[in-house]
Amino acid sequence: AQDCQVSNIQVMQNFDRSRYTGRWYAVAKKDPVGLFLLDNVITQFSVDESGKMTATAHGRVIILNNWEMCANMFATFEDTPDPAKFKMRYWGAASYLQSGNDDHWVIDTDYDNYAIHYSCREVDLDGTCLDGYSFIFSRHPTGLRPEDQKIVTNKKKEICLLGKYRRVGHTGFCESS
Ligand code: DAO
Repeated sequence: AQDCQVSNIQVMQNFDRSRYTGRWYAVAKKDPVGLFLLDNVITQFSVDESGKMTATAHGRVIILNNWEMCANMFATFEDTPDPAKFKMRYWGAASYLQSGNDDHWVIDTDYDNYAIHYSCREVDLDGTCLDGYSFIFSRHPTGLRPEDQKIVTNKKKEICLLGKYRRVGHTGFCESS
């Protein structure tokens, strides 16, 4: 049952941040208003000594209308009562890159192959999401395994974003940075 209410979105049960660490390739993305990361998006999650989750990410961006570059990004995560829901503070290695404070929810993951991320930036008056973004991550640069595609499609439906994603390509554009 999906009523598309942000407050009713089901997230990963018993999320284990330590199993989530390491490299994830973005293979699909639903963009927010004012989209930033275009493609070649790779994130690396870590858990520090105190148990706090952090991440680095890079991806191809176009800034100042026409300047293409790799954005190196950093994020720290604040815990909430739900272990799969975080507040993410993020910023770029350079001051002209985006920075902000977003929700960061883990909708589903098997830790070894796929993960579905969700962030609603603005909830509409009717409780649905007016502006948000979502990444589909894979442990494999080649994409999702066929057996994971079904699960991911069902979850996209549950979070009311089916058909809203685009493919995120990996050409190695950011590999040298
Ligand atoms: O690309 O349009 C966009 C929004 C993404 C902003 C956040 C990027 C930096 C942090 C990434 C960590 C893992 C999602």
